Amino acid sequence: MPENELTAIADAVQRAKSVAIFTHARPDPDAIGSQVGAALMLAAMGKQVSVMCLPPIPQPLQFLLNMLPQSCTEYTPEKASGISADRILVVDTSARQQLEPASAFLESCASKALILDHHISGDLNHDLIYRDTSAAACVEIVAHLGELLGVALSKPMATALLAGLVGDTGWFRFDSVTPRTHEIAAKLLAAGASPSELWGRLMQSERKSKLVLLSHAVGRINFYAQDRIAAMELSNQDIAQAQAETWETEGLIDIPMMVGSVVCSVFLSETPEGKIRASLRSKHTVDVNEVCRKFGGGGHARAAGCRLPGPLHSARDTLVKALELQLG
Ligand SMILES: [Mn+2]
Repeated sequence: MPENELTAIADAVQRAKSVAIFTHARPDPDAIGSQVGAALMLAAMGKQVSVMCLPPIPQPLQFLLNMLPQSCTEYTPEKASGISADRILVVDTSARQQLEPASAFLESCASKALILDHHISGDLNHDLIYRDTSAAACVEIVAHLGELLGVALSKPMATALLAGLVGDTGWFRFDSVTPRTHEIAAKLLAAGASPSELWGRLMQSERKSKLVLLSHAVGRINFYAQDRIAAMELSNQDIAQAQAETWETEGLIDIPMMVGSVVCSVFLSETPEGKIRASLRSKHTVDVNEVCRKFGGGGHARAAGCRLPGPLHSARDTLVKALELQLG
């Protein structure tokens, strides 16, 4: 991706007086970290910034939003239409499916939309996009944008960006990690971000219900293809029984990956609209982005997602079949 696209976005941001920042639904640390990092940078430049969120927001990420000068706005069509920002900035996604229920609104302001993304594909219309699939996290791009804008990193900015970096790299262990990832981390630490503080906030702040849910989830794992595929499914009833919230399913997908034979892990849950949300992770041999694209989703080679018709077991069977083909 030519760097001048990012320069063009920096120019557009410079000229804007007000910017509204969006990210994908079911936000993760990279999504919120990119949003908060960018919002704090723009605020430091004297811009009027609004941060729009698509709930539910995982409780362990709330502390990042609390660093904003103004609290984030939960998206509704009414609140969005009240925004009169010069520019709309979308971070960590460019896929309409990931932006529901805000995609129609975002399409309606495509002429002022700027996108920063590190995913392979996306279909959201825009004025300018900077897509860098070599970035391990979207916050790498936001950090770069901050440099182009000449913003000095504050501790809150650095903390938000480091949250995204550790979130999307599994604390620097995925094969997406590059020397640049660590160079950016070094700058963030120099600006005051604390890995141990972040570990406590992100990894040791769950509610007891998370552990109850986890114990349910472990009992809901099925193995296929000589134990190379693990599929875990949780119904809304399972989640309710654990007295948990839907955002507390985050991270459960990684559990089957501890098994040596497993090369691909699938996690299936129900959406409020009665569809099945599928998340996929893989080790080295399987391209799960390829599989998810067959169902209108996408992501990265090692982490991707899509939506399928219900019920849970038929969605699972469909995906397992597609994965078996991919595994050969
Ligand atoms: Mn990301």
